Amino acid sequence: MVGHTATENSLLSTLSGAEQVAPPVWLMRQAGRYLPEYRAVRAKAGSFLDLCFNPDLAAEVTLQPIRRFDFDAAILFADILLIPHALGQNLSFIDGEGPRLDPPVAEGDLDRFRRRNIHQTLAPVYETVARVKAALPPSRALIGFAGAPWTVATYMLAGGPRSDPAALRRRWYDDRNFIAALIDILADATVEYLIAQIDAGADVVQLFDSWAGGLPEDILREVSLKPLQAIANRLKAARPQTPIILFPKGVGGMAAEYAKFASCDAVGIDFSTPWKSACELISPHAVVQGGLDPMLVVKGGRAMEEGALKLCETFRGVPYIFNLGHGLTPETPPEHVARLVEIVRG
Ligand code: 1CP
Repeated sequence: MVGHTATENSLLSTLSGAEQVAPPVWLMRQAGRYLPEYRAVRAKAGSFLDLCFNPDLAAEVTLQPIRRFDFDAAILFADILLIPHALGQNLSFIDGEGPRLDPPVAEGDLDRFRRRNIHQTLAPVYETVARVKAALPPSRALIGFAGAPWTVATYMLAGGPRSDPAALRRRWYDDRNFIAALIDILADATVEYLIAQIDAGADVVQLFDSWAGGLPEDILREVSLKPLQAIANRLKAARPQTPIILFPKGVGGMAAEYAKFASCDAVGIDFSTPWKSACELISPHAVVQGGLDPMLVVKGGRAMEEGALKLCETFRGVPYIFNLGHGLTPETPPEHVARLVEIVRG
């Protein structure tokens, strides 16, 4: 076991395979609407996209949860849908409705997407990374991220908050060459985008496959496992020092398949994954991250505290990163988050 020292980076030590006295802790969606200081900056920024592309304000909201809760890691404030935007699909966020990508992607768009230089649009994001990195103490890690190609493609195909899962599967059976070509384009863009984040100062990168769940195994392998393995392999070849976390939400026992990639350092588990079997099946191959139901943090009190302690207990003896099984939601009381961090560290 490795003890905490003031300058040691607990998240990076854990990702290198060292168990900590208390696991490092950060929470998905730790920046966002549940924090009054976020809402204040968001109101000043104008639209959500204006906030993502304003390095001063985006760095500020990235750092807010670190100041308030002293998490072990900051996660870049941006969105998975900045990639389709950078490829040239028109993106807007309508309050109360979620994202709109207008018009939905069509076969005729792909050549134009392939020729596009994404860095022109995404340069402000790299600037945000550099500013956050400069502001963080060495004991705190900076996580860069991108959406996995399948999850991003679901929004591009639907033209907005993602379409019904059965329609997406039918689309795959009807039109798999088109979807596979779109996924290839997204994989290339994602590798470039994450390398640029690493070069700007990201210590770790996470890929969110939020809509990997509920797919038949054959489709899951084609649209999620294969592209994520290819992306992770290319990132490892290009930037071998940077740990990679995969979050294939909703895939149940298949999570262990992602953990087996030589290029995968950690796998995030969602709130429906059984903890003990995750520990047995994933921990031999990769560090496990997450698992707590975000609704327990909305609830707070004894239920949250007992859940958090049980989760830590389950992973005692192996390297583990404390996190939720999906993002914090806007109705979460910030005091509950503070208490959660105290319990995990206590
Ligand atoms: O009004 C607002 O302030 C917008 C709300 C919001 C926020 C705070 C959106 C719109 N995106 C974000 C930031 C964000 N998104 C982060 C920042 C860092 C942090 O975690 O603190 C990250 C990592 C994301 C990733 C993201 N965006 C995912 C993957 C993770 C997940 O939640 O599954 C997905 C699916 C999105 C799409 C998205 N962005 C925003 C909305 C409303 C949606 C749609 C969600 C849906 O379809 O349910």
